[in-house]
Amino acid sequence: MTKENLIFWGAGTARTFRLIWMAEELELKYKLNPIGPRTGETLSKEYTALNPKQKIPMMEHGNFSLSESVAICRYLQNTFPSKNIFIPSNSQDKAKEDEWCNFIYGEVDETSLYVMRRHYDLKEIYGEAPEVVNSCRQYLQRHLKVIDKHLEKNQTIMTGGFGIVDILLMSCLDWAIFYEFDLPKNITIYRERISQRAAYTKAMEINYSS
Ligand SMILES: N[C@@H](CCC(=O)N[C@@H](CS)C(=O)NCC(=O)O)C(=O)O
Repeated sequence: MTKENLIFWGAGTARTFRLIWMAEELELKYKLNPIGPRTGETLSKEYTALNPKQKIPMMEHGNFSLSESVAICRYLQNTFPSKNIFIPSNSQDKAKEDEWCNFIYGEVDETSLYVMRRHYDLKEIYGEAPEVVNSCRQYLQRHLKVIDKHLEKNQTIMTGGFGIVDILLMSCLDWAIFYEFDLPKNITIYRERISQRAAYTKAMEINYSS
């Protein structure tokens, strides 16, 4: 398969940002169909045939299709290896990368930020629940401390270099800032440094202006 037949579906959210940023780091060509959540676009017959979950993001590569932001980023990094993205080569590094991906996706994204989104931004659909939102806020603060401690001595999450974990984490940190979290010191320094990457800036423009 070539690089040229990549198609991405979805723009405008932290989840869609991840694969766009990964693709920009890997210097890939792709076609972006910038459909949004809850615009009705994910519910069309055509899109539902592609992704029965009716969610974004979604990727097509030739005849192969894939949903889930983390799975898509992983597919891209493994299919189009590049010096710009660290790829673990031994079982311990692979396991550490998995540990971080699961932690950030499971605890920071889904259990904290997305639950806040459901019961605050999307309260008309999922119900208003200020106590839930508040407890998610405290829960995330606890996890941010763990990440902050790790970043005391590390420039990137994996000691081998910048990669998928940093992309996931940065997408969540930007989301947390949008929700008015005060990020701890080491995370703030890390975020300022990583956001200088040209691919980050380009992906921001593409994801949020499409
Ligand atoms: N676990 C999925 C989450 C996908 C997801 O929930 N996407 C949201 C936008 S960020 C969506 O499509 N929402 C539309 C809906 O729920 O109807 C991933 O990481 O890709």
